[in-house]
Amino acid sequence: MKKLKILAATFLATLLIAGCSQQELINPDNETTPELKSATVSGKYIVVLKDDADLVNYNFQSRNFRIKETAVGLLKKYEIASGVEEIYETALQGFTVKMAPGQAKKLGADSSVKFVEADQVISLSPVVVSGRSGSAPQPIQQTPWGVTRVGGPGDGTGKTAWVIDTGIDPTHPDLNVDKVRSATFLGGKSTPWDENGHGTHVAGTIAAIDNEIGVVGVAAGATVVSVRVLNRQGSGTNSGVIAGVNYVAASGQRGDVANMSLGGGVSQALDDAVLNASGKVDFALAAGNESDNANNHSPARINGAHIYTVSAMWESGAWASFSNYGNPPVDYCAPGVYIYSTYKGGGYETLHGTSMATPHVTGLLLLGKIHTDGYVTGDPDGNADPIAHR
Ligand SMILES: [Ca+2]
Ligand SMILES: [Ca+2]
Repeated sequence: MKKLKILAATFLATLLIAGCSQQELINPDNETTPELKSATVSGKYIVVLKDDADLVNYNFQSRNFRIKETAVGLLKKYEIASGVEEIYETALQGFTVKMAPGQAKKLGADSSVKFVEADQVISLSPVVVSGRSGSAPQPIQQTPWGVTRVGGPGDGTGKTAWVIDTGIDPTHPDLNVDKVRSATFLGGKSTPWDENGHGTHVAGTIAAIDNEIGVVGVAAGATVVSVRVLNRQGSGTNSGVIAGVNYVAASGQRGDVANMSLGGGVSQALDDAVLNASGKVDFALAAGNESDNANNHSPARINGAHIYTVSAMWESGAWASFSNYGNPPVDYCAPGVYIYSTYKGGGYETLHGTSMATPHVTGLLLLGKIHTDGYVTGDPDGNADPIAHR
């Protein structure tokens, strides 16, 4: 089983990480990268309200209350029986609700509503897994090639990265996880902790501790906060991801960086949320792994003064063929093939993807202004991306 496929089910597409042997991983460029199908989430809609400029003058609770009041009023007006689900009061002004398509159309025409969008499935940029998870005893520390290539490691002590992903292993001995601010947006009995491995891997590239064990991150020892929006299979919904972005906008501060190594189809609501939240913290976004123009994918396609979209390359400096492309929105290329980092269960893994490139840029942003060092070779858009460097 060499290919990774995304199966779009009625309600949720599930990303399957196929069990690949080491031999099959010799050349990730030969991997057939899956086409990302953006399935809608049955019956659920994101309602974005027209901006109430006055709202910024209120505290979190008052903003939340006012949006909820507006939402409940709208549902009553259009006789929509189901209750309000997520409330967005910071990165967006809006809410989510389950309703019939006809009701969504009527609601979208209301004078207080900017637009209504069907909720969609979103997945982590697909990755190929090699090596093994779990690690006892802990291996002697090594510096991954990507960290060296971008000019790291630097001292990230006291800096904060918000990892919007599958969660983070809270007890990994090579990570400094803020368990208090970590949060889950998956609902039910979910916790902020990683059941997949992807988010813990991203966290390690950003900020693994400079000690005796494991690896060292670009901004070594920085605090990582889990903002869990993707499940064990690596999938979630735009409504949940926006809830995570909204949380970062409400909780973060300038100097912090948010990492989004995930993507899906185009979503105006998600784009708007990230753009607004970037007024508070910097965002590093994966270009995506569909060998496609990044302008076809949210949040990768967003441009802004505090938004950085990242493509991926090999250690040789050659373009990773799975990487999405296009300038704009791509700002930098970074290491994304054979990236060794922390993994769930206190372990370490080698993964490929723009998911792995993005946290190098997040680490650099934590350390300060990004510089560049040369250009990737073989960039398919003919406009070679500069390689991010400290
Ligand atoms: Ca370490
Ligand atoms: Ca380019």
